[in-house]
Amino acid sequence: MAVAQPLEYLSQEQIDKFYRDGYLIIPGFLSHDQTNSLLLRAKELLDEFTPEDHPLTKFTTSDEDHIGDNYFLNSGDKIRYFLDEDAVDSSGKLTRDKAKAVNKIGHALHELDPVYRNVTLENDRLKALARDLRFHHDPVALQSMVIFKQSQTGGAVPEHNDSTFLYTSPPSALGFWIALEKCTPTNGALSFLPGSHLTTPITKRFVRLPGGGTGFEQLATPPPPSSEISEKPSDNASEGNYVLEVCEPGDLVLIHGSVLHKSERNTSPHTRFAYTFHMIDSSPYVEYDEKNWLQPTNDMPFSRILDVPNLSTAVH
Ligand SMILES: O=C(O)CCC(=O)C(=O)O
Repeated sequence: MAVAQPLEYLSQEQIDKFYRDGYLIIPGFLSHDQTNSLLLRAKELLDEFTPEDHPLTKFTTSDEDHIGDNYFLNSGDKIRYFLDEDAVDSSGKLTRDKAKAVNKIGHALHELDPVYRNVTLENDRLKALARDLRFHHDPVALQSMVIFKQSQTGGAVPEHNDSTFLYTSPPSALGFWIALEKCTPTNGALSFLPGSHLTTPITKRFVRLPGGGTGFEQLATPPPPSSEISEKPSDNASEGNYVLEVCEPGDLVLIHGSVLHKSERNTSPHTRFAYTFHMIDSSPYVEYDEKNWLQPTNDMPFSRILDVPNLSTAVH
């Protein structure tokens, strides 16, 4: 009989809450100094952005308008800049200062940038959390982004779940979203539909299209939603009601790949910068296929988070 390992970082109450609600806020996951160095580095990366040699790629999560050009498709092992939809005019010129035009930077900060790598792949607290949560047999980090919700102009992120975009069979995406600045009701704090990971199946997946670009593919038989725990969502979340979660710099939000979440436009005078990365299960029980836009390369395979004995390390 397997012997339960003692918890290293999370409490049992936190673990139960995560599996019940589909997300969990962990206050103060990063120290003041760690958070400040990520924020500083994000601002340096904005300074280093050179719009002159950028294809002015726009990023959107709406169904109709995914721009899957090569700049995006080849960004899995690079640090690249994606712009707000309205930051470029019809002649391809920026409509505002370059630092205010960037929506996100991705997708290999956790591999290539030492400051971001330090809190992702070299973070003992994160490893302890992954062991405690037991969400994956063999967790691997596959992408990372800094998300800039710019003051006044930062756009909304519509309702979605992450397993649609980082699809595995069965679904196994897990998001780690870290506030680098205070998140408030007016600057675009995240909101969640608690318990939706237990009731909302993944019905489509974001894929590379055979003819080029990206799109959504309907799943013929949507896999059943996760059923790790059959308890009801927390009392504060009646069915169908989104819960807005304000948070402080350094707080981590753990996001189950099937939970519905979104964020509103930033209407405030304050920026809302965040760092996010995702893990999937790379164990033999889970398949990651070539239809996904993001593919591991020989030079940059998905990075294992834990030393897991007796499991194949192959990412399918
Ligand atoms: O940062 C945001 O506003 C949205 C983030 C999000 O939805 C995600 O990382 O899945």
